Amino acid sequence: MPTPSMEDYIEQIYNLMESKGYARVSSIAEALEVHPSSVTKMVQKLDKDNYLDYEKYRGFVLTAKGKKIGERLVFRHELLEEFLGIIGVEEENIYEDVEGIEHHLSWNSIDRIGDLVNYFKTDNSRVEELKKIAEDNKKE
Ligand SMILES: [Mn+2]
Repeated sequence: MPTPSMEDYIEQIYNLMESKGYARVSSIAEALEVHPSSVTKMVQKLDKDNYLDYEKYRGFVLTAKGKKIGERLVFRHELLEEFLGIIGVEEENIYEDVEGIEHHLSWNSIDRIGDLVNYFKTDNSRVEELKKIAEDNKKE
């Protein structure tokens, strides 16, 4: 199992691969707001644990194992953003809140949150009902 920090790296690398087709140390450092030397260190660790293949001057690619977990991490992030959006969390808080909680939930909890998101998405009146509760609570 990757640590929370490893998860952040795998998630970012997966996102960069999807959007640009490659991931550079500099763009990972920028995305995670860390020093490039930290990225190099982590990339070496991820290589050792077989999440990616790293060759010093040629860059790196995610292995099948890295891609599989990357996909799940991105799915988890997007699901949690959707969840917070549905329960009425303000847009400006959503990204940071997801970054804060995503590593600390079991996949069991993620799956149940997925059920709840589906519950709300299959009938929009449920979302409206929840909004009403939130508004009533604000008034008090
Ligand atoms: Mn994330």
